[in-house]
Amino acid sequence: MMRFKRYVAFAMLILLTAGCGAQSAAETSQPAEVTSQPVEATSQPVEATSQPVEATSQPAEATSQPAEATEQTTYLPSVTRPAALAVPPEDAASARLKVPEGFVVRLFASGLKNPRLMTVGPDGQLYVAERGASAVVRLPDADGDGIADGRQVLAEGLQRPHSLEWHEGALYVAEDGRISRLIDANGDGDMADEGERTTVTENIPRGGNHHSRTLHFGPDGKLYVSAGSSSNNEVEEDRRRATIMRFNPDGTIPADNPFADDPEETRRPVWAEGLRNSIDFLWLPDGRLWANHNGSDGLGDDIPPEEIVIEVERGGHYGWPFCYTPVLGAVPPGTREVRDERVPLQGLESCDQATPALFTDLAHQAPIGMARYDAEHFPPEYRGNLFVAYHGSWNSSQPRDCKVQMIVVRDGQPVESVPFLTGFRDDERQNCAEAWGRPTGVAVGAAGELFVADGQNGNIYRIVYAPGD
Ligand SMILES: [Ca+2]
Ligand SMILES: [Ca+2]
Ligand SMILES: [Ca+2]
Repeated sequence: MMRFKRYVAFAMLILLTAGCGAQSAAETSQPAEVTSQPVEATSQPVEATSQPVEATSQPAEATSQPAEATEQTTYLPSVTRPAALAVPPEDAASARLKVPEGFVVRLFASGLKNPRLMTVGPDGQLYVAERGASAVVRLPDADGDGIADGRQVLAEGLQRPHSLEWHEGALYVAEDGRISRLIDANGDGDMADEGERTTVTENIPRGGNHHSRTLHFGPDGKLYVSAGSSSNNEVEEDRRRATIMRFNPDGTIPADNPFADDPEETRRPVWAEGLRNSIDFLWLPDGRLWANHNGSDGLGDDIPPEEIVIEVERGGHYGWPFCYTPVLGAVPPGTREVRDERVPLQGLESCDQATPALFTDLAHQAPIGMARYDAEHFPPEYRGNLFVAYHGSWNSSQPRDCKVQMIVVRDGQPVESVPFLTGFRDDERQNCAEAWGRPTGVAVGAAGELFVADGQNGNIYRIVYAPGD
């Protein structure tokens, strides 16, 4: 009898303990949400870097929570307010670069070799195509202090890697003449071992004056790749040039591509053409595809206006090298493209068959990377806007600035162009090739911060909204 009583008492103790545990776990879950972004950022890179660290970090987190949890759950029901993001001390970037009131810019990483486009992985960390190092790298911020903890090389020896994106557990990289698919098959943290890189397709142009290649997966699960022209304003023999192409994720050509059965084999992967160099493109939540464009040279300082937002549709022709959008800024409906008289029409009967851009900006600004702000961290008026890296001009008598420009989007249409990150040049006469820096890639981070890659000085900047800082 005594033994039985003792057993029951012991069982009840276990139940009580378990109950307490469950309760405190429930209590801790909500405050954890408040700071969910830094916490996520902490745990994930550690997981990949080294497992022992992960093992020690978790108990520490678990023990720290209950103390704060009880109070916060009781007195702070507002758990949806985004957490403030870390602002590192003033540095070389904050000393010279300018952002709008309320924002701060700091160095996130430096010492990279010509970083180009970037992406955020399923782990919430930043991945960069480091073209000058022929590498793709990860820049984790495990401790959430707003500065990358280091540069993890995932793969080297790539062919001028320019952009990258995750799709179904693999990292796809757009190289010059090739799309690669990278995985970490042996789980050692890189993607550089035997069998970890496979070639998806080599059915994209290689070399030429414009050798950057950009890939993104569409909402239809297809792989879209842009490739620029080989010339300034000549008709291309290789029909894959000056286009956005579309492939299946395995590199084959989808049967519903607009030119899938074209007698000219190089035209079969093409989704849209007449795009001299659409270095970046993105989809809106409603499925529309927006691409930027680098216009022709040699028509003077102001012609053609740089086509910053082109709404690309299946099988569309967007004018180059024959036609361009003549309007500066928001392009009114009904606008027609006009002739670049240097190039005789071929394939098009008139510029009426070319679709004009939705929005243009001053000529020769050379848009590169582009991101749509789809996070919550910036104030509401920034949401849905585009951030575009302008590389600046080399051929304009009044040099165009290198900067990150914000294209304001209202009611689903781009309406205004506003500088967002400036200060790369010493003065207005300086050519961007000689400037302190020159932006290339733009990406929205997992916590809503904006990352900007600088291909000229090898920096990655991190911009957060921190009024009062
Ligand atoms: Ca850090
Ligand atoms: Ca590996
Ligand atoms: Ca055009």
